Amino acid sequence: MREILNNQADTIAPSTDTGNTGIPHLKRLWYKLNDPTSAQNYNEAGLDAALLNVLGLGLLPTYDFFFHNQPSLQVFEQWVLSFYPGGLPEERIKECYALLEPGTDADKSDEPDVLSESDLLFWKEKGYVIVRNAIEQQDCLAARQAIWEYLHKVENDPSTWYDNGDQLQGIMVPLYRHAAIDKNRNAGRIKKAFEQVWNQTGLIFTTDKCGFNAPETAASKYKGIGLHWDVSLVTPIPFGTQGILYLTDTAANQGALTVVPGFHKKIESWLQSLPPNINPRQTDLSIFNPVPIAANAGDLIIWDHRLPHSSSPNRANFPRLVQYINWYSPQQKQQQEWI
Ligand SMILES: O=C(O)CCC(=O)C(=O)O
Repeated sequence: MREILNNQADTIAPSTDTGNTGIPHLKRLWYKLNDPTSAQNYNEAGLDAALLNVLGLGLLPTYDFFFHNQPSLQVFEQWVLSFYPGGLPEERIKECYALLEPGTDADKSDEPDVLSESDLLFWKEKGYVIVRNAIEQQDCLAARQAIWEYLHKVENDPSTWYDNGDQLQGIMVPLYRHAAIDKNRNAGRIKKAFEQVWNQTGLIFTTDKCGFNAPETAASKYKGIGLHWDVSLVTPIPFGTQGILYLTDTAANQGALTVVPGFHKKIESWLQSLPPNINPRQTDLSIFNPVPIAANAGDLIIWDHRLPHSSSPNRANFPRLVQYINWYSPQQKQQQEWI
């Protein structure tokens, strides 16, 4: 078990102190959220994030709640438990404990393989793969409805698709928890596909946002960002994935996810070849032939996080609705420094 658990030198609660919830590490996290500066000394950002993901709280919503409310421990614990009106399942607590034991194979999918040999070869070569029919159409429909309702927009009324005082952040929809959205995150085929590309089990999912990218109009231009990475470019860049579940059929010109295929294989030599005064994030990545990926509602695209990627302007006539889903190994090391 991690040394931190019973380290007497710690002035904050050990991870084993389960407070009033029975959840390990939560009380310790509360201490650290109260003192973010000294929290850096513990070097546990990955574990903290994993705990929030396993509990289905998500990082941003938790930090948001914390910094707006400065909750006492009791209020924080109540807030966490409020996500479990029927009580916190024993299984969830076990998964939290598993995070403290590197190498524990939390629970693995019992699905048959989802990706074929040729899918896996494609993945290796291009750094992305389309998982066809990752979820059922009825689950797609339920998630779409959740997003339309959340944004107070109406599918067949384009006048509602644009700024109507909605909660959109660019093209991001801060809808993290909803029965339909949770169900997709947990879909067996999705978990299995991630296990196949990671070539390991014991993965956990992120509790991430949804997306809504409406067709451009003269008055409403694309609100996404350009090609980028969401990982530090300090080398060596540890393996990692990102994923997007299309909830609408998405043509290449309909705001599709765009990636630079194969870039995972050359990113490190490319970075080394840059003059020291050049910021890789400010270079023109469009010269590397990015490709928009068309796919159907219910298809999931997984990409290697070393690929430059972005959404794209929607030049079709119907919005692109998506859910961002990733599964990852909580034991995966991350570079501490961000460049
Ligand atoms: O929405 C997309 O197609 C891409 C999203 C993206 O850039 C990201 O998840 O970092």
